[in-house]
Amino acid sequence: MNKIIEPEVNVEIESGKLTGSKVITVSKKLSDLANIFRNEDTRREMNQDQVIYRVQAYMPVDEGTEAGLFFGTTIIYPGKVGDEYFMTKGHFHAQSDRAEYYWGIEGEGMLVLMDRERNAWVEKMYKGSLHYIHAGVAHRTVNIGEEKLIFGACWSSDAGHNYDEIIKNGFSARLVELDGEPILVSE
Ligand code: M6P
Ligand code: ZN
Repeated sequence: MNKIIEPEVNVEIESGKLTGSKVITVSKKLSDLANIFRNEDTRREMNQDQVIYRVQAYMPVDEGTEAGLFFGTTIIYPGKVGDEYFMTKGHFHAQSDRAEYYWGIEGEGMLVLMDRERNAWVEKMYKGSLHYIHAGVAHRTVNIGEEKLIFGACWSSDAGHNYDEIIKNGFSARLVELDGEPILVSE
C-alpha cells in the first residue's frame, strides 16, 4: 500500500523545539535537584519552584526497547546556586555500553564528562557543537552564559538513566563563577 503521511513530530531547526502529540515535557525545579549542587544549604534557601531546566522528548518506542532511539531537546535557564552555574542532574547510562549524541543549538555551555575512574573533562557547547558521549561516560550540561542554553540529544531507548551514583558521589569537576568568569574546579 502506498501512502504519504505527516510526521508525528516536528522539530523547529533553529530552536530545537519539538511539537506534536507524542512529545513529552519534563520540568526540573530546584526542589528536584537536592544534593546536586555543591552548596546544598544555598539551594534549599532559594525558591524551590524555580524551573532550572526543561526536557522535551520524543520516545517513539517504549523505554527499554532494544535498539530503538530517543530524541530530545533540553533548555537550561541561566542562573547559579551560589557560585555554581545551573546544570542538569547528570547521569551514567543504566546500560553501561550505550553511547549518546549531544549538540549545541543556542547559548553557551559546558558538557562535563566523567569516566568510571572519575577522570573528568569538559567540552565547550555552543550553536553547532557536536558531542559524542562514549559508552560508560557520565554526562552533565552546564549553562555558563546569561541566556538559555539549548541542546539536542539522541540516545538509545534501552540506555536508561543511572542517577544514584551522581547523587551519591557527584562529578569530580564542577563549573563555578570566579570574578565573572567560569572556572573548572575539582571537588
Ligand atoms: C538529555 C538526554 C536525556 C536527559 C536530559 C537531562 O536530553 O541525555 O536523557 O534526561 O538531557 O539530563 P538529566 O537526565 O541528567 O537531568
Ligand atoms: Zn544520557
